[in-house]
Amino acid sequence: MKQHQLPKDFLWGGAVAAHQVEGGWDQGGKGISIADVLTGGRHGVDRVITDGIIDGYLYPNHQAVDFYSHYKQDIALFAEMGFKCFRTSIAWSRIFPKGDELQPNEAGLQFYDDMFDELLKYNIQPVITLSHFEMPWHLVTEYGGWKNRKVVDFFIRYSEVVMRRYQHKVKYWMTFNEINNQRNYKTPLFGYCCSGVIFNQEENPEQAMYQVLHHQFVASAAVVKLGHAINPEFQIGCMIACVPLYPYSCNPDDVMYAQEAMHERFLFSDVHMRGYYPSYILREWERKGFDIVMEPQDAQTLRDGCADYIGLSYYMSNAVQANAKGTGSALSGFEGSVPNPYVKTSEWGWQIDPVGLRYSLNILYERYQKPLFIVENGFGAIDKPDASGKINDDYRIAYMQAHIEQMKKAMTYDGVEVMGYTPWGCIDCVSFTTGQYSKRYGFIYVDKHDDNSGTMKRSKKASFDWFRKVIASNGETL
Ligand code: BGP
Repeated sequence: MKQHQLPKDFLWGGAVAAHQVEGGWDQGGKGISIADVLTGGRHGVDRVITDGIIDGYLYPNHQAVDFYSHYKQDIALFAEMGFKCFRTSIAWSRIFPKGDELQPNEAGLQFYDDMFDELLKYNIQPVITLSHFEMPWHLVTEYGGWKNRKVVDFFIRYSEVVMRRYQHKVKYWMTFNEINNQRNYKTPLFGYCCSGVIFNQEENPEQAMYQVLHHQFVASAAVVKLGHAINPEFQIGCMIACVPLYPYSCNPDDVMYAQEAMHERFLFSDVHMRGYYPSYILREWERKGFDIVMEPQDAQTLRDGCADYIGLSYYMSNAVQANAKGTGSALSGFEGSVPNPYVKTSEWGWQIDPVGLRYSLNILYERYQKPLFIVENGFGAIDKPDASGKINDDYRIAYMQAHIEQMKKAMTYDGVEVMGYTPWGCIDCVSFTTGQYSKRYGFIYVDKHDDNSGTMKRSKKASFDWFRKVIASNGETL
């Protein structure tokens, strides 16, 4: 590899999650998942989780973009773009409809077998997230979600089944999507979908959140160990939402506050990559009088199950100000975050900062010296077709150009090891935070709308051809 070039085996591709694309929520023996009881929202974050399925509500995930029946057509389009890999998740409730059964659902397993075969037909490597903001609804209603230790065993059983079944088809895995979003436990959407727990109803919500996390850390580590035993070639990563927190100013208080605030991000990668709880969190628990219940073997499980790489999503950075702490100012869920005057903001208030990607890659690589995989990045926008019906999404191209440029700098100039780049929502899908179709990310447009109208027809946006050229040139032509 010449110094300025990306490695030949760089994994270009795209990313989605089962519940945001598949639809087919009650087909092939699938059980109800937490995502299936999540109604659509309006412009903003106000999605509602109901106790059951109520007539008259729109549950966008029930249909999503019907990848369940369109996957062959969609994968052919991914192949046309030259994808080397495709990141999606397995819907746990397709495999174990209720989550606590002893035997898996064969029809669900077969669906992923067929989908993976279709990918492999084009030499596209599946990159699989085991848990992407969903779990069987039965585990929520009957067990109380991840607060219950039994869910650890159910998750290990599910993971073992799929890792064995697909051991010759899937090499790249990730355990929990954006596990650090659990930290946004005050936002019911994130708290509930990540864990199945309504933290606001807990006596001590923050302690409950750490208890949930402990269970997920243990489950993740156990699955990493198990996966390596099933196939030593497996690459099993963790996955964090990387929103770097900058000090708002060079006031030492801001600098110190930003460093402390970054623990919110690092805690997750620290435990996954080092296999033990860092001292800053142990001190914090002690200060707050938290009692996190752990079993005697847990420490060893964490040590034995360090992840192979860090998968990260990167959409934005935030700035934090020590003085704003406690004022209620919170962008992206972090107390003390304030608008950064040097960056622009998307329509949804996400602060666009390509340099922040290079910065993030560097801080993570310096900390662990382990490969990184950018498994989400992209620009959510309301796409409007021109007179000929074409979407000229130059704004999306500009966003990705700038981010890929910074990724390349991190790799070729700084020497950071990045395995691949899979932009989020490579095909339009249901937006997680808003529950809308209209917040789109895709290279491929899907004719489906917030009022539930649309034909599901797929068409290529301008970015489709642009990304095809990026991949063909291995990132030389941006
Ligand atoms: C990440 C999630 C994805 C995805 C993305 C974009 O947090 O892992 O599931 O949806 O963000 O967010 P949104 O769809 O809300 O714009």
